[in-house]
Amino acid sequence: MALTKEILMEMYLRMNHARHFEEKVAYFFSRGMVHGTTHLSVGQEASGVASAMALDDGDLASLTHRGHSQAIGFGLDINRMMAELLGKETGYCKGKGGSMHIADIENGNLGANGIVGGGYCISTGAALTQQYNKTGKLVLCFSGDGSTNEGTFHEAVNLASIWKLPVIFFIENNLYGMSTHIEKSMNIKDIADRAKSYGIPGIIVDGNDAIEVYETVAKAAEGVRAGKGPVLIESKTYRWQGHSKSDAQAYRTKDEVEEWKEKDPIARLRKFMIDQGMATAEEMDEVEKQAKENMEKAVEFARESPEPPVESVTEDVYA
Ligand SMILES: Cc1ncc(C[n+]2csc(CCOP(=O)(O)OP(=O)(O)O)c2C)c(N)n1
Ligand SMILES: [Mg+2]
Repeated sequence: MALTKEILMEMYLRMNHARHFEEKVAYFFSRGMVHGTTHLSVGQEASGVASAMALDDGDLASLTHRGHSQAIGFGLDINRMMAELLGKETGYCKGKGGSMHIADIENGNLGANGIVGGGYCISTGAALTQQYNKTGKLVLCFSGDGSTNEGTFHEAVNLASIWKLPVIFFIENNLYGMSTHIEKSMNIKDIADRAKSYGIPGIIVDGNDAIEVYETVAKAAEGVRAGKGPVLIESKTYRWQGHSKSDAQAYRTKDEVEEWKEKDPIARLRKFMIDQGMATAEEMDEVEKQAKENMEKAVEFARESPEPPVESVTEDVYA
């Protein structure tokens, strides 16, 4: 899929949606209106949004615990996402799942996942289904750097490789797994190197460059669809916020965070569009305004939606 102005403007809108969505979630969390915990992907919007947008209709994806940008990139409805976070009946899981369980199975969104590394097995299984049923569709498996130290990563990537399953393992390397820097948890610099062990391509992308992310995933998808087997893409990025809503961030310096804020993926896409003459500053302003308005509407939708009825408490859950 060639990168047209239309796609880029939609990408810019979704990246802005992701940023505003999480600003709202952080605010609601601080007011005690979002329960459990939540993991923000501020700073990772290009990585999550552009990769998911490079998929074709009917492709599938599994998301991580840090999945808001990924979900919005995949095209999920921000109204229903906001309702889910606020525990409302109109949410994706009728308000019972929250941030780490946003899922839309009928439309190929296999869900966010509170189990680190859980998506590898789900995606590999779903990819086997695509191959068996000859659907021509593929699965984008989102995961984090820390998860590549889990057994599920090695087992799933190996199986996907030998069976040439249509899956892209998209690893968002934001340098940390909770408070642990990757230098302390693995003896290699690039996670892409791990692909070699399984005989599949390992590609590194600048995860803060939406264009590079999109083009790399779209190109990898061609080979995967043609039956050449899985690809691992390492997206180098950074989360601006703490790991979750309870993180004093004693493990990193303010300077490091500031350095990465300079690499803001949203500002970068805006600059690219204007510098390339693909859009005017006014057009970009208009998208930003639209994104803010859409988010206010999403909040209104969620706040006005009903609570799930008490009688439904045991519906749709396993016991
Ligand atoms: C199987 C499992 N082990 C541990 C945890 C606790 N935990 C939640 S997030 C996280 C760090 C994951 O790091 P990474 O994969 O790099 O993703 P990031 O949070 O950086 O996006 C851990 C250890 C968990 N949820 N599941
Ligand atoms: Mg990480």
